[in-house]
Order: sequence, then structure tokens, then C-alpha cells
Amino acid sequence: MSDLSSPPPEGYDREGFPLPATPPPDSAAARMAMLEVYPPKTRKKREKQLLTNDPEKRPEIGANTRTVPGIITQRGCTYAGCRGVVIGPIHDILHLTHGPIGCSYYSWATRRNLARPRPDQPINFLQYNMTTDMMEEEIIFGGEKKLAAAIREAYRIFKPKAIAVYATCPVGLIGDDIHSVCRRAKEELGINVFGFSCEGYKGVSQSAGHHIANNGVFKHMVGLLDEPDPEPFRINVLGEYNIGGDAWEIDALLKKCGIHVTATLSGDISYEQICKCHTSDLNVVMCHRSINYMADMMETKFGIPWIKVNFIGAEQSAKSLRKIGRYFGDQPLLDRIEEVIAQEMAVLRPVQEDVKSRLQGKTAALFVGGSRAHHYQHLFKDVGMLTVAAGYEFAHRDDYEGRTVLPTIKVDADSRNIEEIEVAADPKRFNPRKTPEQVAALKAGRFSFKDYDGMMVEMKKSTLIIDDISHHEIAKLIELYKPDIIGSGIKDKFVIEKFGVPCKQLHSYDYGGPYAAFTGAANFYREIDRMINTKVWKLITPSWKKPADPDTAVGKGIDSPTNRAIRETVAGLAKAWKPRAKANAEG
Ligand code: CFM
Repeated sequence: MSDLSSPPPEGYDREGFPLPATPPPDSAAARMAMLEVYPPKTRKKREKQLLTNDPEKRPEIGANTRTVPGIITQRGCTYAGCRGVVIGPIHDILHLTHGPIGCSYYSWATRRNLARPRPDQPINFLQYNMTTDMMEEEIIFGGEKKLAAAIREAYRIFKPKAIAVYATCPVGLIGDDIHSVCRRAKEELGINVFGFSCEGYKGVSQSAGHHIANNGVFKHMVGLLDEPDPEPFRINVLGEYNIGGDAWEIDALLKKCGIHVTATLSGDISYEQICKCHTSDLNVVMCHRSINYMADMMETKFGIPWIKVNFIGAEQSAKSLRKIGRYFGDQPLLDRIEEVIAQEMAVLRPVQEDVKSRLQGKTAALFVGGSRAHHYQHLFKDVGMLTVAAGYEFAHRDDYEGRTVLPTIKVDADSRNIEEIEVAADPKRFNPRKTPEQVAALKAGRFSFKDYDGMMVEMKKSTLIIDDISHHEIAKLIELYKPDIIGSGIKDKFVIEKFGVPCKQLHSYDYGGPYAAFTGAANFYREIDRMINTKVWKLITPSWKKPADPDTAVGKGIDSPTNRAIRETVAGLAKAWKPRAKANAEG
């Protein structure tokens, strides 16, 4: 938007939403078209997960429930949420997967949580992949001995400060007690060793793994080092994992303002930073879904308040900086923040205006994880694009409807599976960062602590909301809405692109990024501009739209003219090829 404080005049409606060039179809009818193919039982369930948005009423959505078997979901498992998402990015502890080789192999360096350890702490174990490589023998006779040996071996080779052990499905099924193995290893080796019962099946998605990870990090690391950093205005950035370097952009922006980051959980973070993060002055939460547990537990035990922020989008970044400034209430800090926003916007605005001239009126649909489907709507809005449909893969009702619904969320058997740890105020270290009077004054100025309003309230009325979207629903959505871009993940990227619609991976960023803060926003605008405005999408005819070719029919594919031509070319090249040594000898 051209001005941060007043609603933009052109191309936006009175509520500030971008006006799409083509009005989107009726969302109630689109919803019915998506649901009608399902058998009655499936349909009954999916009906609760597909909704027409009403930002005022915020209709109740079916979320965090089991995926219907047979539906292709984009979700991951509990192990992925624990080992891969929340703890995996800590770069100087060893992450050891107790399980068959596949669990470890497929979670190896797949998430772009980058790390650049400080020169005085140069250890980075993130490129390593450690596993006990369970075989049939351990499945039958138990794997505890192999785990104990693996911990010893890992310690002997790497001498880490801490080792985290992750349980996979078979470990839970056969009943290996990883926690007592870890306790014994801790005594024997004299370093911190702890386990996570994050078996893949523990919950309905990776979300359960986030919760298990939060509990473990809180129990085994937070609070071990009582040494506050000397800088003033200290904060922890929670729920920021440095995908594509986002945390570095946020750090740099905060530094310009004079705000010090004690720890980013858990993007580019060291063991030591986690151990002392309880000494910070404020927790700011980026991804509410994955880390709200930690924010609450740290407040209860140590008295650190938390606020929700969002550094995705120019307007949102400015808003978040101002909110942090207001919390500290220091006038020079507030002034510096305004200066920084003005400087950053002066650089960003020309890029934004240029890109907006080509993207204004286009539309997006976003189906990502547990927070980005909300946050990224702001980046699209910055360049005049309306998000016509959105949904999370595994978020809970509060991420859609806002935290006010928390007391009404039913606790089902799946959620009960996850431990809720008892947390009390630390007798010595509990220290409320603000006096009751200061808190009251902030609240009187409509400053909200511990609050998240969710996605629905920031989406336009009558847009479509879909939880845990299926490939069938994506196909229907493309047919009916014809969005100009879809933000999603690797599991559906190529399905979407075969329809001739560009798909921006909003998990890994397609090797791009960073997209956070003002500098990241410029990257995002440019990339979306390139993706939407390239002509390549019009040249695609998906295979299912081509007439059936009897020559390529099942069983004949290998003898199709194309395949035959490829074989002949390769055979010709092979014949003409001479190994270099031989060629030299001959020549
Ligand atoms: Fe939070 Fe994430 Fe997300 Fe998430 Fe994730 Fe991720 Fe995500 Mo992929 S922690 S909920 S479990 S913001 S890995 S960095 S992109 S699904 S929207």
C-alpha cells in the first residue's frame, strides 16, 4: 500500500481489501461443487472443514481432526512436527532418530531452516543425519541397547553439549523406554540427553509434534542458564524458524531499531540461547500454531508476557515494530522505530508500486501449514492481490477463529494423547516484566497481550476457507476460481502447475527467500510478479486434456515413437563414444 496509515485510494475497497479484476464465484456454490462427489460419511465430515467466511461471526470450523482415509492430505506426522519443525533447527545439539532408516532419511535437510553459527560458536550439526537404523531384530527383541550404543557412539565422535532422541512409530509400538535410556546416558556421559515420545501416529498431524517439542524444550533446556544478555530491550522471537533466511532479516531489522534478540525459537539458534531465553523481557510470537504452548509456559513460570506479531508484509512489519516499541514505552526507541520504518518504506515503495502496476486485481489462494496461509495474505494485499480462498493443513480452531474460542474447543481422544505439563511460577525466578499499573495502562490504550485473532477476521467476507484441503478440492478450486497463483507445498505443487497455474511453495520458498521484513517483502513482490506474468503457463496442456494416443496407452509406452526416438539417440551416442584414455592412446 502506498501509505501505511490511511486506506489506499485506488484498487482497494472501503475495508482495504484489493478489488479483483474478475469477481470471484459464489463461494457457497463452489463449496457445494467440491463436496458433492463425496460419499455421505466423508461429506458430513468435510462439510465442517469447508466454509464461507464471515469475519464478524467467524463460523466454527472443523479443524485438528483426523484426515479421512483415502483423501490425499498435505499433512505430515507428529515426528515431523517435533524433530523436523520445532527442535531440529537447534544447530549445536545432536538430533538422533530412534527408528528405521526411512524416518531419518526423509527428514534429513528437507526443511530450509538455515543456520550460520557465530564465529565463537562454530558448531553446526544440521547437515548430519543420525539414526539408530532399527532393523527387524530390534523390532522383535527391543531397541534400547542399540539406542544406548548409538548415543555413546555419537558422543564419542562429536562431543556435543546435548543429544535429543526422537521416537518413531515402531518405537512406541514395541514399547522401548527411550526416556530411561536417555537418563542413564545423561549420568554416564555428563551431558544433557533427553527424549521425545513423538511417534508419528501420536496425533492427527505434525501439530501434535509441536506440542510435544514445546514441552520437551521447556522441561530440558529453558532456564538452565541464568545469564541475561547485557543489551536493553531484549526479546525472544518465538515461532520463527529461519526458513530461507527469514530470521536473519527480522534480526537485522530489529537491530536497526535497537531491539536485541536473546533467542529465536528455533531459527539459527544455539543450545545456550535456548537455555537463557527465560532472561529476556518479552516474547513475540510469529507462528502461533507451533509455539503458543511455550509462550504460555514461559509466562506462567518466569513472568515474561507475550504478544502476537507478524513480519510478513510491509504493513504488518511496521505494525509489529510499533507494537514492540509500545511495550517498552521508551520514547527514543519509539522514535528510532519510526525512522527505520520510514527508511525501509522509502526503499520498498518504488518496488511495491512497480510490481503493483502489473499485479493489481489478480487473485491468490493459499493452503499452507498452520500460520502462513494467514500471514502471506498480507504480502499479496501489499501489491493489490486478493486472497479468494485459504486454509491451513493442521491448524486448530483458534488459528482460524481467534483465541477467544479456546475455552469452547472440545478435547477429543487424539488431543488427550498429548501431555499437558503442569507449570507453576518459579519461586526464585518469576519476575513479571511490567507492574499491574503498566499493564493496565497498556491495555487501556488497546494494547493486547496474549492475543491472536486468527485468519477469518482478516479475510474478506464470502471468501472460501478450506481446512486440510484435498487434491480433488484443489482441482475444483482451480476450475471455478481460476486463481492467478496458489501458495502451497511440494505435495501439490506439480498438480497445480499442470493446470497452468503457478504455485509458489510457501514452506521451502522454492529455494528463494527470504520474504520476511521489508527487504524480504521486496523479494516476494518481484518473485510473484515473475511467476504470474511469465507466458509459460499458457503453453501448458495437461496430459488429461490431450487426446488419448493409442501408441502411448498402458503397456505400449515404452514403444511409443518418443521413447523409441530417445532410445535410438542414446544408442547412437553410446556407439560414438570412446573413453578418453582409449581415445588418447588411439589418437
Ligand atoms: Fe508454523 Fe512454520 Fe507454519 Fe509450522 Fe510447517 Fe514451516 Fe508451515 Mo511447512 S512452524 S505452522 S509445521 S509457520 S514446516 S516454518 S512452512 S507447514 S505454515
